[in-house]
Order: sequence, then C-alpha cells, then structure tokens
Amino acid sequence: MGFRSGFATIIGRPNVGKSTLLNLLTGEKISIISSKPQTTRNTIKAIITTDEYQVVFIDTPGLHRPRNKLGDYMQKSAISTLDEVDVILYMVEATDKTIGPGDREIIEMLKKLSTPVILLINKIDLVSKPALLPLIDEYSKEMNFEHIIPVSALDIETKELVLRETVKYLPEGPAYYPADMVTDQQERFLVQELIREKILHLVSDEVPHGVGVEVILFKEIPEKELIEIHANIYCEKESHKGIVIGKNGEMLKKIGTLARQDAERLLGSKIFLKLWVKTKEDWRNSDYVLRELGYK
Ligand code: GDP
Ligand code: MG
Ligand code: K
Repeated sequence: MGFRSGFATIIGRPNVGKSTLLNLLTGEKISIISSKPQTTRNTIKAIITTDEYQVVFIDTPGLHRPRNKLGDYMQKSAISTLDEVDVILYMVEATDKTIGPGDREIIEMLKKLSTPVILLINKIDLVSKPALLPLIDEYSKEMNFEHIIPVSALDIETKELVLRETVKYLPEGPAYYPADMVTDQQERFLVQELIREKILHLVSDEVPHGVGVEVILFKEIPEKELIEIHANIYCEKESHKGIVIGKNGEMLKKIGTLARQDAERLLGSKIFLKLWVKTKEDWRNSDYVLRELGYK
C-alpha cells in the first residue's frame, strides 16, 4: 500500500469527548499551525502525519457555523459536507443506558450519507464490559456502522487504534500539508485575517477582492522567544501580484511590517513574519482546490 491521505471528521453530542480525542490524536505536537486558504470554508482541527498517511480532521461548517465566506461551498449543508469526507467518526458515550433523542437525530442524518461511519463508544473506563454490550447491540441494530469501537479518549492506546481504523478509509495519494503541521485555527485565522486586512487597506481596490492568505507555517521557537510565521498571498492575476509586491517590493514590505506589528500585539509575542505572493487564477472556484480539500 502506498501513502494514504484524506479527510475525516468527528461528530457527536456535546461532552461525549470529541475534543479530548482530538487532543489525544494530535498529542504533543502542538506548536505548528497551518492550513490552506480555501480551508476558510472548513475549520481544520488537526493534521496528523506519519510515514504512511496523513489524516486531516475537519470540523464541518454545518456543525460549527462558518466564520468566513469564500465561495459557494460555504453554503453547503452539513449533510453534503459530511458526505464528502472520507470517513466520519461518530462518538457516543458508554455511560448512556440507551440511544437518546440527540443521537437518534444524528443517526437519521448519518443514514442519508454514503460516507463510511465508525462508531466510537467513548468513556469505557466508566462502565463495566457487560454493561456495554446492550448499548453496542442497540447501535448495531440502528445503523450499518463500519466498525463499533469501544474506547477511552483518556487512554493513550486509543490513539493508535482510532488512527489505524480511520486510515483504512483514506484513498491513496500524497499529503495535503507538510509533515510537521498540526493546527490551531484561532491563531492561524487571526494572522491570515490581519494580513488580509493590511492588503485591503493598502492596495488599490480591484486587487484585494481576489486575494487569499494562507499561513503555511506557524511555529513557536521558545529558544528565541518568538513565533515564526510564513504566509502565502494568493492573487488571481499576475498583474495583481505585481501590485501587491509593489515597486522594489515596498508594498509587500509595508503589508508585512503592519501585519507583524498587529500580530505581535494580538499574540503577545515577537514574530518573524515571511510573506510570499503567488498567482493562482480563480483559486476560489478551482476544482483543483476543491479536490485538495476532499470535495471532489
Ligand atoms: P466534547 O464536547 O465532545 O468535545 O467533549 P470534551 O472532549 O470536552 O469532553 C467532555 C468531558 O468528558 C471532559 O470532562 C473530558 O475530560 C471527559 N472525557 C472525555 N473522554 C473521556 C473518557 O474516555 N473517559 C472519561 N472518564 N472522561 C472523558
Ligand atoms: Mg469539544
Ligand atoms: K479526499
């Protein structure tokens, strides 16, 4: 088998342990944050890369309201988005005596999808094995899950188990993101928006409209007490690229300086900011981009 890559999402009622699992999966690599500009349509939560696979866990816009607005896919319903990831991890609680109304609703939605669904019954540390069996039985009768896996998101062994099962559903293909990237959408969005804001303020009218900003590296360097941030600025036209860079690179320098100053204030850290300007025609509507995100 070659390298596999793709998209997964974790859904479930509040408090079942989704965030805990995500933290467990990403583990200790917390410092690097990144994503592609198009991912403003989705909130990327975690990127996990090994020698064998890369799995990108995304929050679906329908489950968490989108904060950005680039293109038609933002309008897509939660159902169609869930239909387009490679696999869904649906998490419930082992302590439930029976399937409740909230989970029934989720199951009804999942039944309409063609995406494979793995059921994770979390918090098994809180129940005895025999107590779990009726619940497993009830869920397995309710819907055709690919797997039903009892787990504890507090147990480190769950990490390998869940990743191994998830990866089975990813297609073969190259990584979408550099191997050392994890995520933190808050800071990434913040910096992207700051850079975009500077472009909006400084560059002439027709250009900023088609500009996208992608933070490709967000790395804390404790030894130097700074955060190193690299970002790409995408323009839709070659002529726009020239305007954003400016004469002798002066416009780009100004954008970079102002964005860095703002980012330093917001993040409370010294920042080393490096910007590149690239042309990506019609990037907001490109099939390539949508494919990259797992939407094709
Ligand atoms: P989310 O709302 O689905 O993201 O749930 P959280 O990840 O915030 O978890 C809700 C609560 O359940 C937290 O107090 C977690 O510590 C706890 N929790 C999560 N997973 C487990 C587990 O496997 N066992 C136990 N005992 N508690 C868990
Ligand atoms: Mg949570
Ligand atoms: K995919």
